[in-house]
Amino acid sequence: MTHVCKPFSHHGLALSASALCLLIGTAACDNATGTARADAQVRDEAASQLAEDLPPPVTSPEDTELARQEKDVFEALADQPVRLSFTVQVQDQPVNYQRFFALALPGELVEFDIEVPPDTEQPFTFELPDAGESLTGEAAIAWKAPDEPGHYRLTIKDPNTGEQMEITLFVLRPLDEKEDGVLNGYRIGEYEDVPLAGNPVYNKPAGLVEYTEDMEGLPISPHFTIDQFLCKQATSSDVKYLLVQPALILKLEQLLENVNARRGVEADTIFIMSGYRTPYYNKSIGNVPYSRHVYGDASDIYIDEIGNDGVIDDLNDDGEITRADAAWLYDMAEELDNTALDIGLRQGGIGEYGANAAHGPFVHVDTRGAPARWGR
Ligand SMILES: [Ca+2]
Ligand SMILES: [Ca+2]
Repeated sequence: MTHVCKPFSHHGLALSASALCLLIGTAACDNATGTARADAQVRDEAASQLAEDLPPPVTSPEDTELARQEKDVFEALADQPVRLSFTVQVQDQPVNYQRFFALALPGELVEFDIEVPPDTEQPFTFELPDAGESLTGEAAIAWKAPDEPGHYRLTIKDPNTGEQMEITLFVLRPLDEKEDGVLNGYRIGEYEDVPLAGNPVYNKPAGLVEYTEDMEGLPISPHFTIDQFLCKQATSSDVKYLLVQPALILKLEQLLENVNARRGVEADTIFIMSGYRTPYYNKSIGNVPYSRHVYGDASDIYIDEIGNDGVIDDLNDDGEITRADAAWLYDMAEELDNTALDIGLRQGGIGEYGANAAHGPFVHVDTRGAPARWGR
C-alpha cells in the first residue's frame, strides 16, 4: 500500500513518511420540456437533456417548521468565525471554513493537506477525540476511516492563532449491502448500472451516509446541517440514507455569502427544498433517472430569511414574490458558476422555476462538473 502522507516541509522538519501518517482503522423540477427553451444559456443539446425534470414536493407546514428549527441552530453557531486564515485541502478540495465534512468508505484513506500560512511558528495539531489520539508537527495526514459506518470528528488546530477547523468524517454504508432495493429497512431503489454517456459523475455511488435521529441539526459547514439534505420520501425506518457532496456544500456556502453581501443582510442558511433523492423516490415523482439529486450534488433552493414562511423572499426588492425573485437568485448562481473554476469550486447546472400549485419560485443548483442552464 502506498501511503499518501506528505512531508511537512514548512519548517524543514524531516519526519519520516510513516510518522506523518495517522491510521486509526480500528478506532474509534418543473417540466423542462415545457419550460426550458434552447437559447444562448443552454450550452449544448446534452446540457438541456440533463435538465432536472420534475417539480419537487409541495412546500408544507413541515417545511416552515424545519426552516424555523434551522434558524435556531444557525443562530447558536453565529458567534463563530466562518472562515479561517488557513486552508486545508480536504480530499483535494480547498476548504477554509471553521467546520466542514468528508465522505469515506470503511477503511478508506482520507487525505487532509494544510496550506500552512507563511511565518507560522508552532506546528498545527490534529485531534481525534473519537480515537483518543492527537498528533503534532504535520501538515498532512491520511486518516484511515474506521470500519464502522457513522460519523467521526477531526479537529485541526493552529496553535499560533487559536483557530481550529472541525471536520466531520462520514463513514459510508456500502451500497452493496442493499438487498432488493432496501438498505437497513430504508428503501433506496436502484441506481443505473451504466453511467450516462460514460461520464464518471454518473457512476453508481459506492456508499451512502447513514442518518440516525441523533444527527438532527449536525452541522456539515458553517451554514448547513446534514438533515437539510434528507430525501423527502415517507418511511417508517429509524435509519435513513443520503448523499451530499462536499463540492455542492462549498458552492452553496459561497452562493450564500455572495447573496448576503449583495443584499446587505445575513441570511443564516439557504432553504433546501429538495436535496438528496433516493432513486426510488426520484422515480416515484417521475424524474429523469440520471437526476443529479440521486448523486447527492444537486439542490432545489431559495432564500427564506424573511418570515421563514416557506416561500422565497422578495430578493429583487420590487414588493412582490414572483418568478423574478428566482431569476435574481439564478443570476447570482450563474455569476458564481462562471467563476467557479477560478476559486476552486465545481461548475454545474442551474435551472429557474416559477411558482405553480405545488411550490413557490426556486432555483436548481448542482455541481455536475460542467455548465448546464435551463428554465429561461
Ligand atoms: Ca420568505
Ligand atoms: Ca420580488
